[in-house]
Amino acid sequence: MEQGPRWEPSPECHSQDDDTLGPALRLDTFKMAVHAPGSVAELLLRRLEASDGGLDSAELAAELGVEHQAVVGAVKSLQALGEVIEAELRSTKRWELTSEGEEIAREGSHEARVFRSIPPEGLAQSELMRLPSGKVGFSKAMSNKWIRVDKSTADGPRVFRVVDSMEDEVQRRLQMVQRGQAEKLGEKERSELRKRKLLAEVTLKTYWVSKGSAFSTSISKQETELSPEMISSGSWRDRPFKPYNFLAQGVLPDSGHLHPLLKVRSQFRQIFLEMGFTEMPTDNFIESSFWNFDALFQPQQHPARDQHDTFFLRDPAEALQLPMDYVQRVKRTHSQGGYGSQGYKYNWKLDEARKNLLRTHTTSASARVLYRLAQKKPFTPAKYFSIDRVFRNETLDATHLAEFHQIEGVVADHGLTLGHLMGVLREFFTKLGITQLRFKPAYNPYTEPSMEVFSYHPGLKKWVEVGNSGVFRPEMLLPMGLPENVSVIAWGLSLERPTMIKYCINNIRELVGHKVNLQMVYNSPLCRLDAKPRPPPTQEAA
Ligand code: FB9
Repeated sequence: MEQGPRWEPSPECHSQDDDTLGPALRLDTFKMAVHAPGSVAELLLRRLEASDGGLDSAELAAELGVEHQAVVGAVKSLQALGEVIEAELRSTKRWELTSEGEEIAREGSHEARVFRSIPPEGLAQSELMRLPSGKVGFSKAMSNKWIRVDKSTADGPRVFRVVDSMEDEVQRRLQMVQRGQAEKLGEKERSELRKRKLLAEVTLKTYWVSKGSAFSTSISKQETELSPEMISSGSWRDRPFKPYNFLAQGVLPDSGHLHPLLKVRSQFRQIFLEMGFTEMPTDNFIESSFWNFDALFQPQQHPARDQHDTFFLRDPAEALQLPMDYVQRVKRTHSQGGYGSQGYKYNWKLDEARKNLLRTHTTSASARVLYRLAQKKPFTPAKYFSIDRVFRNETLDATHLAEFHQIEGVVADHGLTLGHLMGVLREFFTKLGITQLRFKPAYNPYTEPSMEVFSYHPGLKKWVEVGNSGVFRPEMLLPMGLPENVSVIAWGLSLERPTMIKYCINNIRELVGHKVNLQMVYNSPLCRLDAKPRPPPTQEAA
């Protein structure tokens, strides 16, 4: 049985080897960078030597006055050297000024600028509002009772200072944050600055670096290859070798990915083969109305046989080869009855039966196989299954496309009853992990009695229709030439529904068609139908 691909390793296990630069290039630069005197890596090792316990990459960056990313780069290249350092990824929350916060820390708050722009004789409010900080600053300065508006003045409202000087608290607090003293601000001050979008809490991923088991300030490059000349020269004896990382994840070879539908199909195949069923040939999407309908004793005026439900073909419009002796028996059964049946009493037309169409179910394949079985004397019991595409001109919605895959099981044997059908359905669905079944009487033109099959779905907390089934009518089997006491039980379901439920896909267009996100296919886990449904991969996990 073909195995689905292994689960993708989770993202953090990539951290060891994700490199944007590509191994070769990075190796040279880091060899150069690490050994370069005064390089960040060199300075980091010296700081570590001096520190007791360890150091935080962000603080070191601040001390060295370099970008935090430069320290992260040094940490990663030192990690690649083996056990020189230990580096534990931490995420620390810290306060950072927004770009507007930076600007105010530099230029002063809008309200302070407004205050400063008011001369002792006051300033026309209209003019003040034209100032860059006018609008924001005016209302804040007013609420700080630094200024007042005199509406009585002749040429329109005029703004005057109320106090001689003021403290630009906002600027002072933002500068404290810049000096890394955000902690000294009270929660109230901080939230006020945050509300004014001058301050933001950022999560900084930093490394807590500590000495590794092979820590040293002088970094000698650890060999990773044992070369022939090392062995011939014996120089391997005194060269430090990088310890072998047996836990390193192999790089997954680029491989094909089975579409979830094909994974579930292979599970269903496995179940049928385990139950001793043989797969029916279904390599013909185009079928004649005869095998798709007439052979199944479905009358020619049945609604399913019109354009609205079925895709008929213009070219090739008609099926030329039909087993005419058998066709005559089908004609008689439809038009006059026989075998104890009164038939449909209508004028059955061969032209109608010759019409080619896209098969609406794989039961047409079952009819062909049962007819061939009937030709083999003496009759031998048989179990067949099919899983393939069928086409129905139906209204499209979230769970219905114009085509889906039908799964069908057929058992032909002496004296089979509805009880046998219920039994084989229980065995089949149990292998699917579905144990609670209910059978509801139903109607199909080609089976009597017929049953819809329901199962209780714990995840969806409701009874779900999981298929349809029935006992093929004698009017279908006897014209084929099958013996009187042979009966045939059969059932059908779709491949798409279980796949959507298994992979938690709600819209069939996410599963099939041009809108499918290939990532979903790559990430879709191995399918175990009888296992508990798994939550979908989350986007970032992807
Ligand atoms: O698949 C269906 N439901 C289903 C099946 C399995 C499943 O598994 C879960 C993992 C747990 C979940 C759901 N259905 C059949 C039921 C409905 O979805 C139904 O609304 C849609 N049906 C399709 C046809 O729609 C027009 C599913 C399709 C279907 C219906 C009937 C047959 C085949 C496919 C048949 C038959 C038949 C009957 C008698 C003799 C021979 C064949």
